[in-house]
Amino acid sequence: MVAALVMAPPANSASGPSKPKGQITMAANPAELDLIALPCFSGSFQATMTNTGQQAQFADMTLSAQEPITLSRDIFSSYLPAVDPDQPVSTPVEVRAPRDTPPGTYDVLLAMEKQTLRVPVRVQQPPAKGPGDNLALGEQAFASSTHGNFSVCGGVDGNKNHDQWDTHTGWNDATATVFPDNYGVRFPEPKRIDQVEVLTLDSAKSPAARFGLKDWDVQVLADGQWQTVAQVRGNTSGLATSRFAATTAEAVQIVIYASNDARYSRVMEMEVRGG
Ligand SMILES: [Ca+2]
Repeated sequence: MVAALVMAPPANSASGPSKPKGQITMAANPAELDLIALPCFSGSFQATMTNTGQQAQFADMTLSAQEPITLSRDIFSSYLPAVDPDQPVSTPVEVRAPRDTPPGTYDVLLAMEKQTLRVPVRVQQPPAKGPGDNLALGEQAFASSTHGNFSVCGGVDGNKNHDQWDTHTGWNDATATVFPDNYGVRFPEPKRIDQVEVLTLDSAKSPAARFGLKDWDVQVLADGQWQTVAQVRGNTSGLATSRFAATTAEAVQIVIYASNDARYSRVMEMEVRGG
Protein backbone atom coordinates (compact mmCIF):
# COMPACT_ATOMS: atom_id res chain seq x y z
CA MET A 1 0.00 0.00 0.00
CA VAL A 2 2.76 2.37 0.92
CA ALA A 3 4.48 1.84 -2.40
CA ALA A 4 1.41 3.13 -4.18
CA LEU A 5 2.04 6.52 -2.61
CA VAL A 6 5.51 6.89 -4.06
CA MET A 7 5.46 9.54 -6.70
CA ALA A 8 6.49 8.53 -10.18
CA PRO A 9 9.71 10.22 -11.25
CA PRO A 10 9.26 13.20 -13.53
CA ALA A 11 8.72 12.03 -17.07
CA ASN A 12 11.69 13.90 -18.42
CA SER A 13 14.13 11.95 -16.22
CA ALA A 14 13.12 8.73 -17.96
CA SER A 15 13.35 10.02 -21.49
CA GLY A 16 16.87 11.32 -21.79
CA PRO A 17 18.23 14.74 -21.04
CA SER A 18 15.61 17.39 -20.45
CA LYS A 19 15.52 20.71 -22.16
CA PRO A 20 17.32 23.39 -20.17
CA LYS A 21 15.03 24.95 -17.56
CA GLY A 22 15.08 28.45 -18.92
CA GLN A 23 15.84 31.46 -16.84
CA ILE A 24 12.98 33.40 -15.32
CA THR A 25 13.68 37.10 -15.36
CA MET A 26 12.30 39.69 -12.95
CA ALA A 27 11.60 43.35 -13.61
CA ALA A 28 10.12 46.36 -11.85
CA ASN A 29 8.51 49.25 -13.67
CA PRO A 30 9.30 51.95 -12.79
CA ALA A 31 12.69 50.77 -11.58
CA GLU A 32 12.74 53.27 -8.70
CA LEU A 33 10.17 55.34 -6.82
CA ASP A 34 9.72 58.68 -5.10
CA LEU A 35 7.37 58.63 -2.13
CA ILE A 36 5.99 61.22 0.29
CA ALA A 37 5.67 60.10 3.91
CA LEU A 38 1.92 60.50 4.50
CA PRO A 39 -0.59 57.79 5.45
CA CYS A 40 -2.79 58.15 2.35
CA PHE A 41 -0.09 58.65 -0.26
CA SER A 42 1.36 55.63 -1.99
CA GLY A 43 3.66 54.83 -4.84
CA SER A 44 3.33 51.79 -7.02
CA PHE A 45 5.26 49.69 -9.46
CA GLN A 46 4.55 46.69 -11.63
CA ALA A 47 6.44 43.56 -10.63
CA THR A 48 7.00 41.29 -13.62
CA MET A 49 8.20 37.71 -14.14
CA THR A 50 9.03 36.40 -17.60
CA ASN A 51 9.79 32.81 -18.53
CA THR A 52 12.46 32.95 -21.21
CA GLY A 53 12.88 29.17 -21.33
CA GLN A 54 11.17 26.36 -23.16
CA GLN A 55 9.25 24.75 -20.29
CA ALA A 56 6.23 26.17 -18.53
CA GLN A 57 6.91 26.75 -14.84
CA PHE A 58 5.31 27.91 -11.64
CA ALA A 59 7.34 30.63 -9.98
CA ASP A 60 7.20 32.49 -6.66
CA MET A 61 8.60 35.97 -6.26
CA THR A 62 8.96 37.19 -2.68
CA LEU A 63 8.80 40.91 -1.96
CA SER A 64 10.19 42.65 1.10
CA ALA A 65 10.82 46.23 2.17
CA GLN A 66 13.22 47.92 4.53
CA GLU A 67 11.37 49.18 7.64
CA PRO A 68 9.22 51.21 7.99
CA ILE A 69 8.23 50.95 4.32
CA THR A 70 5.22 48.70 3.66
CA LEU A 71 4.08 46.82 0.55
CA SER A 72 0.62 45.70 -0.55
CA ARG A 73 1.88 42.15 -1.11
CA ASP A 74 4.80 39.98 -0.01
CA ILE A 75 4.52 37.18 -2.55
CA PHE A 76 3.69 37.00 -6.24
CA SER A 77 3.08 33.48 -7.54
CA SER A 78 2.21 32.67 -11.10
CA TYR A 79 2.15 30.03 -13.77
CA LEU A 80 4.58 31.15 -16.46
CA PRO A 81 3.88 29.67 -19.86
CA ALA A 82 6.75 28.92 -22.23
CA VAL A 83 5.73 30.71 -25.38
CA ASP A 84 7.36 32.61 -28.19
CA PRO A 85 7.43 35.56 -27.94
CA ASP A 86 7.97 35.51 -24.17
CA GLN A 87 4.88 36.42 -22.17
CA PRO A 88 5.56 38.63 -19.13
CA VAL A 89 3.21 38.25 -16.14
CA SER A 90 2.80 41.36 -13.95
CA THR A 91 1.10 42.52 -10.78
CA PRO A 92 0.83 46.00 -9.24
CA VAL A 93 2.55 46.58 -5.88
CA GLU A 94 1.64 49.57 -3.68
CA VAL A 95 4.35 51.11 -1.52
CA ARG A 96 3.72 53.34 1.52
CA ALA A 97 5.89 55.26 3.95
CA PRO A 98 4.32 56.16 7.32
CA ARG A 99 4.34 59.74 8.57
CA ASP A 100 7.70 60.73 10.09
CA THR A 101 9.68 58.19 8.07
CA PRO A 102 13.18 59.74 8.02
CA PRO A 103 13.97 61.07 4.54
CA GLY A 104 16.30 58.80 2.62
CA THR A 105 16.49 55.88 0.24
CA TYR A 106 14.98 52.56 1.29
CA ASP A 107 15.28 49.18 -0.41
CA VAL A 108 12.40 47.14 -1.75
CA LEU A 109 13.69 43.70 -2.72
CA LEU A 110 12.19 41.26 -5.20
CA ALA A 111 13.69 37.80 -4.81
CA MET A 112 13.37 34.50 -6.64
CA GLU A 113 15.68 31.53 -6.10
CA LYS A 114 19.15 33.04 -6.48
CA GLN A 115 18.10 36.32 -8.06
CA THR A 116 17.45 39.59 -6.26
CA LEU A 117 16.20 42.82 -7.78
CA ARG A 118 16.45 46.03 -5.77
CA VAL A 119 13.91 48.83 -6.22
CA PRO A 120 15.16 52.00 -4.48
CA VAL A 121 12.42 54.07 -2.82
CA ARG A 122 13.33 57.69 -2.10
CA VAL A 123 11.23 59.00 0.80
CA GLN A 124 10.63 62.71 1.32
CA GLN A 125 8.78 64.57 4.03
CA PRO A 126 5.59 66.33 2.85
CA PRO A 127 5.98 70.04 2.13
CA ALA A 128 4.66 72.27 4.93
CA LYS A 129 1.02 73.26 4.31
CA GLY A 130 0.30 76.99 4.21
CA PRO A 131 -2.90 79.10 4.29
CA GLY A 132 -5.39 77.95 1.67
CA ASP A 133 -3.67 74.62 1.05
CA ASN A 134 -5.73 71.41 1.04
CA LEU A 135 -5.27 70.07 4.57
CA ALA A 136 -6.81 66.68 3.72
CA LEU A 137 -4.27 65.80 1.04
CA GLY A 138 -2.58 62.50 1.85
CA GLU A 139 -3.88 62.39 5.44
CA GLN A 140 -5.58 59.34 6.98
CA ALA A 141 -9.00 58.82 5.44
CA PHE A 142 -11.73 56.70 6.99
CA ALA A 143 -15.15 55.50 5.84
CA SER A 144 -18.18 53.54 7.01
CA SER A 145 -17.31 50.98 4.33
CA THR A 146 -15.21 50.77 1.17
CA HIS A 147 -16.06 48.77 -1.94
CA GLY A 148 -13.52 46.05 -2.69
CA ASN A 149 -12.48 47.64 -5.97
CA PHE A 150 -11.63 50.96 -4.30
CA SER A 151 -9.32 52.39 -1.66
CA VAL A 152 -10.34 54.47 1.34
CA CYS A 153 -7.42 56.76 0.45
CA GLY A 154 -8.78 57.44 -3.07
CA GLY A 155 -10.69 60.53 -1.90
CA VAL A 156 -7.63 62.29 -0.47
CA ASP A 157 -4.95 61.24 -2.96
CA GLY A 158 -4.90 64.46 -4.98
CA ASN A 159 -6.19 62.74 -8.14
CA LYS A 160 -9.27 64.62 -9.36
CA ASN A 161 -9.36 63.24 -12.89
CA HIS A 162 -12.92 61.93 -13.23
CA ASP A 163 -11.96 59.96 -16.33
CA GLN A 164 -9.64 57.87 -14.14
CA TRP A 165 -12.42 56.87 -11.73
CA ASP A 166 -11.42 53.33 -10.87
CA THR A 167 -9.74 51.32 -8.18
CA HIS A 168 -7.33 53.91 -6.88
CA THR A 169 -8.56 57.43 -7.64
CA GLY A 170 -11.79 57.65 -5.71
CA TRP A 171 -13.80 56.22 -2.82
CA ASN A 172 -16.97 54.15 -3.31
CA ASP A 173 -18.88 52.68 -0.36
CA ALA A 174 -19.66 48.97 -0.11
CA THR A 175 -23.32 49.03 0.97
CA ALA A 176 -25.40 49.37 -2.21
CA THR A 177 -28.78 51.13 -1.64
CA VAL A 178 -28.12 51.44 2.11
CA PHE A 179 -27.61 54.93 3.59
CA PRO A 180 -26.22 56.81 5.41
CA ASP A 181 -22.55 56.33 4.51
CA ASN A 182 -19.76 58.46 5.85
CA TYR A 183 -16.36 59.47 4.56
CA GLY A 184 -13.79 61.58 6.35
CA VAL A 185 -10.21 62.46 7.09
CA ARG A 186 -8.32 62.71 10.39
CA PHE A 187 -5.61 65.33 10.91
CA PRO A 188 -2.35 64.60 12.75
CA GLU A 189 -3.15 67.54 15.04
CA PRO A 190 -6.19 69.88 15.27
CA LYS A 191 -6.51 72.32 12.33
CA ARG A 192 -8.35 75.62 11.96
CA ILE A 193 -10.76 75.06 9.07
CA ASP A 194 -13.66 76.90 7.39
CA GLN A 195 -14.28 75.16 4.05
CA VAL A 196 -14.92 71.66 2.72
CA GLU A 197 -15.06 70.90 -1.00
CA VAL A 198 -16.59 67.63 -2.10
CA LEU A 199 -15.91 66.42 -5.61
CA THR A 200 -18.27 63.60 -6.46
CA LEU A 201 -18.01 61.43 -9.55
CA ASP A 202 -18.75 63.60 -12.60
CA SER A 203 -17.45 62.30 -15.92
CA ALA A 204 -18.95 62.44 -19.40
CA LYS A 205 -19.95 58.80 -19.01
CA SER A 206 -21.08 59.11 -15.40
CA PRO A 207 -22.40 62.63 -14.73
CA ALA A 208 -22.92 63.80 -11.15
CA ALA A 209 -26.64 64.37 -11.78
CA ARG A 210 -27.01 60.61 -12.30
CA PHE A 211 -24.22 59.07 -10.20
CA GLY A 212 -22.98 61.71 -7.78
CA LEU A 213 -23.76 62.52 -4.16
CA LYS A 214 -27.13 64.19 -3.56
CA ASP A 215 -27.66 64.89 0.17
CA TRP A 216 -25.06 65.12 2.91
CA ASP A 217 -24.04 66.90 6.10
CA VAL A 218 -20.53 68.23 6.74
CA GLN A 219 -19.35 67.47 10.27
CA VAL A 220 -16.24 68.44 12.21
CA LEU A 221 -14.80 66.62 15.20
CA ALA A 222 -14.04 69.20 17.89
CA ASP A 223 -13.25 68.29 21.50
CA GLY A 224 -14.22 64.70 20.72
CA GLN A 225 -17.74 65.60 19.52
CA TRP A 226 -19.05 65.51 15.96
CA GLN A 227 -20.82 68.77 15.06
CA THR A 228 -22.73 69.49 11.85
CA VAL A 229 -21.40 72.72 10.32
CA ALA A 230 -23.02 72.64 6.86
CA GLN A 231 -25.61 70.77 4.83
CA VAL A 232 -25.93 70.06 1.11
CA ARG A 233 -29.28 68.95 -0.33
CA GLY A 234 -30.31 68.09 -3.88
CA ASN A 235 -26.81 68.34 -5.33
CA THR A 236 -26.38 67.59 -9.05
CA SER A 237 -22.93 69.15 -9.51
CA GLY A 238 -19.47 67.57 -9.57
CA LEU A 239 -18.17 70.09 -7.03
CA ALA A 240 -19.96 71.31 -3.91
CA THR A 241 -18.23 73.81 -1.63
CA SER A 242 -19.42 74.26 1.95
CA ARG A 243 -18.22 77.29 3.94
CA PHE A 244 -18.75 77.70 7.68
CA ALA A 245 -17.49 79.65 10.68
CA ALA A 246 -13.84 78.82 11.32
CA THR A 247 -13.48 76.02 13.81
CA THR A 248 -10.62 73.94 15.19
CA ALA A 249 -11.15 70.33 14.15
CA GLU A 250 -9.42 67.02 14.76
CA ALA A 251 -11.23 65.44 11.81
CA VAL A 252 -13.82 66.18 9.13
CA GLN A 253 -16.47 63.89 7.70
CA ILE A 254 -19.44 63.97 5.40
CA VAL A 255 -22.52 61.94 6.35
CA ILE A 256 -24.22 60.94 3.12
CA TYR A 257 -27.98 60.41 3.12
CA ALA A 258 -28.59 59.96 -0.61
CA SER A 259 -26.87 59.68 -3.97
CA ASN A 260 -28.44 60.46 -7.32
CA ASP A 261 -28.56 56.79 -8.33
CA ALA A 262 -29.80 55.74 -4.85
CA ARG A 263 -27.16 52.98 -4.82
CA TYR A 264 -23.62 54.10 -4.02
CA SER A 265 -21.76 57.03 -2.48
CA ARG A 266 -18.90 58.17 -4.72
CA VAL A 267 -16.25 60.69 -3.69
CA MET A 268 -13.63 61.65 -6.24
CA GLU A 269 -11.82 63.91 -3.77
CA MET A 270 -12.52 65.75 -0.53
CA GLU A 271 -10.57 68.94 0.16
CA VAL A 272 -10.45 70.88 3.42
CA ARG A 273 -9.14 74.42 3.84
CA GLY A 274 -8.74 77.04 6.49
CA GLY A 275 -6.81 80.08 7.56
CA1 LIG B 1 -9.02 61.05 -5.69
